[in-house]
Amino acid sequence: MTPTRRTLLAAPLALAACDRFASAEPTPPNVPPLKPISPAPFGTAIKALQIDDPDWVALARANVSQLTPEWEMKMEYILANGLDRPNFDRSDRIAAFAQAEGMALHGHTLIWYSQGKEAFASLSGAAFDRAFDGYIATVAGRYRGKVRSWDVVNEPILDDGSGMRDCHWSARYGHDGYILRAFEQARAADPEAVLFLNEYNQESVPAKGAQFLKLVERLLKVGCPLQGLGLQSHLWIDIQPGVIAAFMREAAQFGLPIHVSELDCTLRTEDRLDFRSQAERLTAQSARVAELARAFAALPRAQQFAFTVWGLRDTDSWYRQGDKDDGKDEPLPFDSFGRPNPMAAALAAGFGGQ
Ligand code: 9MR
Repeated sequence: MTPTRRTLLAAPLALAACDRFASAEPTPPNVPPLKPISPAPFGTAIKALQIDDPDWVALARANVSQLTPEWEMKMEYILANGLDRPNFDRSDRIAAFAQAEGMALHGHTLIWYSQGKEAFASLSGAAFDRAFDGYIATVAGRYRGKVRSWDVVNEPILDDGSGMRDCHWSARYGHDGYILRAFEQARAADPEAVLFLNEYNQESVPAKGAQFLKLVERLLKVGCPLQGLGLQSHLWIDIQPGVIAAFMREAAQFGLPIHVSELDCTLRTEDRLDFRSQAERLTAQSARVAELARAFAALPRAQQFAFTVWGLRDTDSWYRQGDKDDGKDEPLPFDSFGRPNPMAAALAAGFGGQ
């Protein structure tokens, strides 16, 4: 139901008492741990510092069986000191933690349009090629046998879906060429890891979803060792009902494993005249998240690769860092105390087919 403008204007007064930040906070929903009820490994993003936080570790042990480094396996960390001095301290720490805890590890991400520009800036021709291939060989080689899978290429498509992004990689190898080369190098460096193409907004921007599917088709046609599709699933509350499930079904037609790879669902909207209460926003969020979980649970078993949230507690989220933090967003399944949010209940309901 779309609220009228009148109900929107009346909402803040009428529903202020339901706000989670008002004095009478609702009791957190009673939700079982997510790991045993997820149809596939249930994962979270991890930052190395969280290993030192006993509350985070306890929450992770109860709820997840897989980890994705949130930024410490990217070029921004590994190449922070340049190509000649790769840095693996924190990525190694996360890999060791995963192993000690018996959790699977998903590598994220080898080649991304938004990273590596500085480190590669002085290179051209054969030197560029050696560095590109060498980076993938070094990183994927180092974690061979330790990771279950890799996001080989991240976010190659333009936001409006009108085509592929131009970047320092495409400038040398072409739009599909850099993707193909990255997958081939990753395959050579780690023959066992499942290799993913990872992207966002496929469900909510139809042109982008279509562009993603066309790209997958082209890559498979030329023999690219692409083995899995990453649907990041950075959702928001006003995504039209039905489109999340519809895209999941379309993506599934390739028969490849699917990773819901970075789920969060922000309560924020761009509209300054949107006066919906926190409670109304949470209801909308639950509907979107349950739709995603249901659609994933409906996939054939062999295509359910993993279901990953982009952090456990709201305060762990990238939406709650620095300037972006409005103190109110609840994009993740647990609150700042590690208690289940409505989103955790929506996941449980969706996994159970409701
Ligand atoms: O959440 C991540 C944030 O901590 C990092 O600073 C940022 C840049 O590395 O990346 C964020 O994660 C992004 C992910 O790697 C790719 N998809 C979008 C995610 C949110 O921006």
